[in-house]
Amino acid sequence: GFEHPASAVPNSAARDSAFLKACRREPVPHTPVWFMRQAGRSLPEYREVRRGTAMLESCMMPELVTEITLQPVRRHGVDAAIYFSDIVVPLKAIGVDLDIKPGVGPVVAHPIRSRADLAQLRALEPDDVSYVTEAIRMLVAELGATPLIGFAGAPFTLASYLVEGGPSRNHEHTKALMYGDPQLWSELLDRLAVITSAFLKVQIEAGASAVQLFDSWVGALKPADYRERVMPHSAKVFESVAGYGVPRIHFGVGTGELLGLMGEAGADVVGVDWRIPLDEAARRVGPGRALQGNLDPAVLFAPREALRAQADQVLDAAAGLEGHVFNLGHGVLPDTDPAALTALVEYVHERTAR
Ligand code: 1CP
Repeated sequence: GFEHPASAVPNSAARDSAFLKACRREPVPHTPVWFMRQAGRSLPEYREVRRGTAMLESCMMPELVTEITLQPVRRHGVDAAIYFSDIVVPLKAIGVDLDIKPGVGPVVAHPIRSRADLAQLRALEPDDVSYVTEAIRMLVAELGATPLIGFAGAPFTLASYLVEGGPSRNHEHTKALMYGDPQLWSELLDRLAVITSAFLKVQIEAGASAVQLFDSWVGALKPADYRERVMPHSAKVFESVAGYGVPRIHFGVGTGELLGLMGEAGADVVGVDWRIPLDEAARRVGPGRALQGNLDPAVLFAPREALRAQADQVLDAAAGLEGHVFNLGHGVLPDTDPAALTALVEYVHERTAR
């Protein structure tokens, strides 16, 4: 059960880190940097330790998870670690028949299209993911003053994988269900919100210092549909972890028109992709929230001088913000040169040192 009071959350060593200060919109010694998908992907040391172990299997091995999560912290000197896992792990943990296919992504054996299919989604108990608790405890001990970010998929993005049966460009089955059977849609997202809330609580109780809700594909929706059919469910997730006092980050891709609502859903920090400058994003989100972002991940393939010029644009647009966490506008691309990431961390730290 979740018997620990919020004050027992064992993350006090990271309290004064630049990352948590920026999330709380307090003055920082330098702009903190981390990268979505910093673990795995581009690192040779990641490919080495992952060899011969399937993705989902590796997520259930606490020592391996700990090593992979620490790799980018050691190599790049980023200001936060992100727990190595995947958004479908809690679904797998409650018995949904799914796999992560290399080069494809999550694939679901029996897509959810009818009321009867909802039976696949029972509540998540902490014991279903005891390997997560174990890995996070190990990680927090190893990380010391570096904060650990926990994460989960948001109800809409999880629903997209479950309804489509796998990655989708247009989300057509998902939208067909959303418009065609609003009642079933609402029940589906409600169940996913309960699972996601439980999964985030497990991570916070084990010592995560912040959480990010990935609604990666929600930019496929127009604002009215987001407000009525998705936002109430994401808001329940944020509300369910509000009492812990850890920063809650909310991120999606192509969400320029949704940023205000994504803040209203209950985030402390709103993640922004590269399509909208941070000063404009701040106007849309409004006061009282920090922003995270938003360098185009493809810029890491450009020569160093161009990379620095693009980082300058991000930092200049962020100059008037109350709280800024430097990040990419989406995840690190698999063929990224790790040295470019290290150089970028150094550059942002140097340029923003106060
Ligand atoms: O830093 C990190 O890499 C942490 C680990 C991490 C995270 C944060 C992984 C490992 N997955 C995720 C989150 C995740 N998974 C998201 C949200 C973030 C984002 O938008 O990038 C999403 C949408 C997924 C779903 C997913 N899992 C995809 C995308 C498929 C699609 O729809 O286009 C893929 C390819 C995966 C598999 C996966 N997850 C993680 C890794 C290292 C891999 C590759 C596994 C392999 O190659 O075997």
